[in-house]
Amino acid sequence: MGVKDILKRVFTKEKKIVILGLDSSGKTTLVSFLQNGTFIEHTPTMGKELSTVDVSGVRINLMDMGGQKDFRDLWLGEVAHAECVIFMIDAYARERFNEAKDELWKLAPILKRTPLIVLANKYDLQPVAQPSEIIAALNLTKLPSFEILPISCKTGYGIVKAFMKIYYKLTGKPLAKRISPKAITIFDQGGIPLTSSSNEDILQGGLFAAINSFVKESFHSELNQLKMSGNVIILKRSKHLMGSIVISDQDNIDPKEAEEGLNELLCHLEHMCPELAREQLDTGKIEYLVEQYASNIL
Ligand SMILES: Nc1nc2c(ncn2[C@@H]2O[C@H](COP(=O)(O)OP(=O)(O)O)[C@@H](O)[C@H]2O)c(=O)[nH]1
Ligand SMILES: [Mg+2]
Repeated sequence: MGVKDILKRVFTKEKKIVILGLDSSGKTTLVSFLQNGTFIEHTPTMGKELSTVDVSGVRINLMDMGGQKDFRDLWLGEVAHAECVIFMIDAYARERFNEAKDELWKLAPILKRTPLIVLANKYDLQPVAQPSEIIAALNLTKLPSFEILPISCKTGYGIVKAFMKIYYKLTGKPLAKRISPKAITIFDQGGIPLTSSSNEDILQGGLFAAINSFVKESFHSELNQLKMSGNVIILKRSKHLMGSIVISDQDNIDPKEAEEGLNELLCHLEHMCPELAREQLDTGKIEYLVEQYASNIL
């Protein structure tokens, strides 16, 4: 499963989700990442503290806190009916941790009966606060229960994983058997691997790309799935790149899901690397982006 699908799996239509946090913590960006599968820069909407959006049929209420506004009368009722409280914090903005703590603690009466999930955002920036630092700064251990999950709404780091944990916290059941792909490799259009190939599975991906090029040249047709020595190798092309994903034959995963995830990764890379259109290739950047996004696949 990919980023665009995760909300639908975790929440049903009837279940209310409320995401709160200081302005600029990344709430709107998270929603847009879930909608588009990638990061879209947008100008923060000033003075619009409350908004409701629909993502894959799931309704999300977003709420900006702080700035002396007291929302309690306005929204406490809404929040009280939520299945869980998602509190977002900019893990890079240490100077606002105190303010974030004050706002979070206004929710303390609700948190006695509603689980709290803290999303520590902006993990693509350095030096970002580690979860232990945020736990201390927000005094989280004094609350009845909490879960803190690091994410980045820019690179996609940890997003699917965070929602799978939220599901587990809410239901006590794991969302799905989660199997990590044995290898994800990105190639240029000619089949040259761009991400490092340190183990044989990745080389198999490379071999597959070579076979694929051969098939394309000889038969003018596209090969997109291959079974080889206990592995399924899936290949997908985007405008300027190719990607392959290797999964074990025994893992019992629907290759369609893996393909969907791979497709989202390629779209994200194309979107984050506009230089590809100018035939410029920054291998280090692609490697970093793949590493950050990889856990969202499957
Ligand atoms: N580097 C980085 N910037 C982010 C991230 N998430 C959001 N931003 C940026 O932070 C700013 C505020 O984000 P926004 O979604 O408007 O915050 P909101 O006020 O909580 O809705 C925007 O400029 C975003 O592009 C992230 O994970 N990493
Ligand atoms: Mg916003």
